[in-house]
Amino acid sequence: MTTPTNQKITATAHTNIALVKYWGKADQSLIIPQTDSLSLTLKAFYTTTSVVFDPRLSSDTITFDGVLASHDDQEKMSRFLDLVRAQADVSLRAAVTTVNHVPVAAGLASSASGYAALAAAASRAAGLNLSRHDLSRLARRGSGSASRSVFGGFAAWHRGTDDATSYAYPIDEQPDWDLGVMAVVLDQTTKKISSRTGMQRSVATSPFYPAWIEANEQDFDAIQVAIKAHDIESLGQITEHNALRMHALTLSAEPGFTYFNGATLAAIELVQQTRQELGGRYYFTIDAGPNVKIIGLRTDLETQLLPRMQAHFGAANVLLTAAGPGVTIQA
Ligand code: 2P0
Repeated sequence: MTTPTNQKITATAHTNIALVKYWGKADQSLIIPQTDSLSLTLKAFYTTTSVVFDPRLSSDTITFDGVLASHDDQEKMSRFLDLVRAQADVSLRAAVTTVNHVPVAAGLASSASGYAALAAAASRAAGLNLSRHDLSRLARRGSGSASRSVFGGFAAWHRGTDDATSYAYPIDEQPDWDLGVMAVVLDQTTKKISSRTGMQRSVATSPFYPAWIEANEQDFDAIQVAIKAHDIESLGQITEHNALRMHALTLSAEPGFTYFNGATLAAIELVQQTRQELGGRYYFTIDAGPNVKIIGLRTDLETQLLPRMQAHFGAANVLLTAAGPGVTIQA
């Protein structure tokens, strides 16, 4: 039996963008993915979460940015806290306060930073002192992509076959080259098809799914060679085709669907056009929503793409950031 600290513990985790994506589970309940994935943790977008286990509480109370969480969010997070309680042999209920730090209401807040921060704060508040390896396994149970946000810079999530063998690990936590990431906000509304539902439908019905697994394995190996060599062109090309292949899984599902909207296609075109015209090194990727992220050399992004994107989509909707750190627990 572990003794909870009775202290409020605060943790911060940053969101990440997948360059070689996770799109499909082998086990829905343990969140074991079908493939390995690899991401870059981002500096500008992060979540800070505080947790205290309190004997006076009869149920978990959860607030997001000062507002009580919805019934669904409350239930999902309570189930996650149950995992922490089981691991620590603690029965107390918790008060959880979460603040999302996303410049402007960007619609880029992610369950990745949320569950990585919650895993760190809740486990420590329950009296556990988990290694980052075990923290990534715990965060994974909240949201698959959260496992990777435990680490900074480039991080990978090893698929594994069960709870013990599915974990994230660092590839290069502090990339010391001139990398930048641009986020272009095109729509801030909640998506109609959650990634959980979208990936499940893709696995179950897309005839392309077996080909995705094979191509993803090749991308996963090749991108690590590119990262080691600081080869932005190769890294970028892998990133772009991996994203397009993921989105081909949604289009080829039954019923088919897409996360793209008209502005998504316009942003893709502007990246390609500018690259062709000015010869800069920047490459797009898109997750389970219409917003576009672009990874590249920071100098090229700043001098070539930023002015054009701002002119087209509005300065407030274009944000430039860099690689960010892994999860931290504040003293
Ligand atoms: C990724 N995405 O690798 C992929 C690419 C979106 C597109 O992981 O069901 O919130 O909670 O494990 O992690 C988003 O899905 O899904 C995601 P669950 P998650 O980043």
